[in-house]
Amino acid sequence: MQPFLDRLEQLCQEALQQIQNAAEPTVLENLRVQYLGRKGKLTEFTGQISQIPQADRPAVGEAINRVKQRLTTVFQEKQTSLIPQPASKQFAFDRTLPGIPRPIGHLHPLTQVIEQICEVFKELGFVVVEGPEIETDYYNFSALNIPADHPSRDSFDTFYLEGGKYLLRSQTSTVQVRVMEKTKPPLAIVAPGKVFRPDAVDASHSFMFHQIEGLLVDEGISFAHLKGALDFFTKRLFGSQTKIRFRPHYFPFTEPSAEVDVSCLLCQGKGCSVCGRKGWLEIMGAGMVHPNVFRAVGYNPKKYTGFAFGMGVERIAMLKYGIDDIRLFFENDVRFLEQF
Ligand code: 2U9
Repeated sequence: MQPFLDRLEQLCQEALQQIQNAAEPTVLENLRVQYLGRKGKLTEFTGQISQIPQADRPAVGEAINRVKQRLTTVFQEKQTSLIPQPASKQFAFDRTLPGIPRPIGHLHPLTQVIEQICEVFKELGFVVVEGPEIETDYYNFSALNIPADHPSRDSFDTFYLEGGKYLLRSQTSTVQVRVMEKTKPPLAIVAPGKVFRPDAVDASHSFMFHQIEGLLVDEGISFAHLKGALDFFTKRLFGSQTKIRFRPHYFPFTEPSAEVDVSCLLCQGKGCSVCGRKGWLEIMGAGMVHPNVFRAVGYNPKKYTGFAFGMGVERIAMLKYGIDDIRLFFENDVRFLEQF
């Protein structure tokens, strides 16, 4: 019996050696068939059991089964190790998986409204101009017919820099003054941008907000042109059913001046809580450019006339989208911003 068991052990060692050397799955499979297959070497051994004395057969049978089991396990382990693995698990990439959707951003609601407003005036031939937020007293006040001791400075009085040499502009009309200094009429411009005022922050006030101011200058411009332009603008922005009305007002830089109302966007003029039962919402100020403003920039007020208007972008956006607190625009809360 011992020679038989020795040959069995030799076969097992030979098989283990060859399995270890196998570098490819096909080689390994051939070895498996050679040793464990139906007509393989171990089956051959089983066939020779009849040559063993009867009493030794169970022990020999057991030895053959042990070798069979050991080789089967080693074959399986080697098979797994030969399956190609990615260079590193970290870079494993399955191109059939669906992609990870990235959140897509968009323009801030105020920027959207600024663009909408400018687009309407561009249709009328206006050019969009921007200018500095840090200004001098001259452009912010004096050139706009607001002399040093004028009471209307109080409501505009703003943030001063370098001991009063510069200030943060309180309206974007500074831009129009700068354009007029360099350009002869006719001109039609709108100036969007940030402005700064000494207002305490609450639901409807902010020390910084956005304005769009417009200016058109030519020979023979009248209040009728102003009305026509603003009627076109409000119908484009709020809908063709929108009505406008002008109420007399005072601004130092325009004469005559008016506050402009639109029929309430919610109740169409019937009266509701948004318009305070009045049926009208104030949306902007306007007027004919004061002759002193023309004099300051070297235009002849006898030859040229012009109209100007100004609006707060936050107020327009709040009315358009039903927003009840101006602070929401500046808190950068995406739950608010992603709604627009
Ligand atoms: C020049 C001359 C005059 C622009 C104008 C208004 C009336 C006006 C306010 C609306 C709400 C500012 O944001 S707000 O507080 N603006 O009422 N603005 S006329 O007048 C000009 C502009 C440029 C050279």
